[in-house]
Amino acid sequence: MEQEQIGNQAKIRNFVILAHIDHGKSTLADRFLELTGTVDKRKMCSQYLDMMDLEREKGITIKMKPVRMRFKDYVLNLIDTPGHVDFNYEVSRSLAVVEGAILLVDATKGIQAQTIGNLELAKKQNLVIIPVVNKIDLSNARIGKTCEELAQLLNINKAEIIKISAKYGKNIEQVLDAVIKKISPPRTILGKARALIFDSQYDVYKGVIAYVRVFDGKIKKGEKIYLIQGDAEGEAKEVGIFKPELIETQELQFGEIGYIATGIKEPGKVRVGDTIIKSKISPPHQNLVWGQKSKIMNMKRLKTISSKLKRKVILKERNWKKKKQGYLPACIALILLTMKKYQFGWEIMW
Ligand SMILES: Nc1nc2c(ncn2[C@@H]2O[C@H](COP(=O)(O)OP(=O)(O)OP(=O)(O)O)[C@@H](O)[C@H]2O)c(=O)[nH]1
Ligand SMILES: [Mg+2]
Repeated sequence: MEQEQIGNQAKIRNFVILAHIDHGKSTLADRFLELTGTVDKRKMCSQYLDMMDLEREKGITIKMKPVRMRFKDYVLNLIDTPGHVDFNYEVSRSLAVVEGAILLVDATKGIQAQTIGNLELAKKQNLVIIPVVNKIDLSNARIGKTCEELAQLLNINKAEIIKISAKYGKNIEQVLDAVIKKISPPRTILGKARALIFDSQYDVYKGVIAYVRVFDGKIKKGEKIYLIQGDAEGEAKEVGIFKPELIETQELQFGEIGYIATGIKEPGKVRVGDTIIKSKISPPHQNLVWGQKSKIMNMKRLKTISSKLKRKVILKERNWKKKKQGYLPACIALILLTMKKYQFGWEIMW
């Protein structure tokens, strides 16, 4: 079991690599894994995080891949994403659990459809963007032009763009330094534990293993858990982190990305986008809103606002009724006075 205790959330950075297909995301992730010593050199191979047979056969990333790295006493949680538009759902899920994104552009291709598509998604999540131009080693690389395009797209100074060769490991450290410097550390909102599920896998013994980002509090091994949307109770049979293989730890604290083996055997009950809390008490107050981590809704506040509004409406109605009661005799009196003044039908009435 990993003895890695965080304790200092200011030293955590959660980020993704975004790009159009084949612009070099997984190759850059390889360099990160090497630089940070996350993967043993003997085990290392190209596009290490593409572990599925189909991914290796086709040479493309299909599933997002989380991995935790250590760099200069910081904990870096990276999620490598697919670039193909068909797997865009994977990208949007990963964006919901991080604070920043490396936007990678191939210098031989320039800005392409998914560069813009993914950037739009990242902006919606208020992510910090780190612009990087890749493949500068190639003779047909148009470095200057690509930087210009990228600077224009992001409305930034060209000097902010980091130029790298992921294949040959040029300027990789600069990228991680920018991750530490520019991306903000995770913040907590509530004291009570809440974790958002962004992916899952099934294990015959441990049940559904939920891939989570803990937003508040902490979840320890052996604790009871409750899934709000799935309305399912379970137990954190195991908690841990991605290295990138699953490594067990004692607990997951706020800001961390990791996994919880839920013990739940029905996969339908553990849904992506659901919130894990510790007890069933007043679940609607604790639900994390999928895709809106920066604007997590405080349902309690909404409830008080709505009850205040309700009270206002009731009072208004009551006042109106009171006024209505007063208006009727006043109107009759006014009509009678007018009739008297103009002698209209007065004789008939009297
Ligand atoms: N010459 C050169 N080739 C690179 C560089 N970075 C990546 N490549 C090559 O570009 C190809 C695609 O790289 P990947 O890392 O799989 O790209 P990706 O963005 O992860 O692709 P998807 O996940 O499928 O979207 C591979 O053949 C890499 O070897 C680089 O800096 N220089
Ligand atoms: Mg890839």
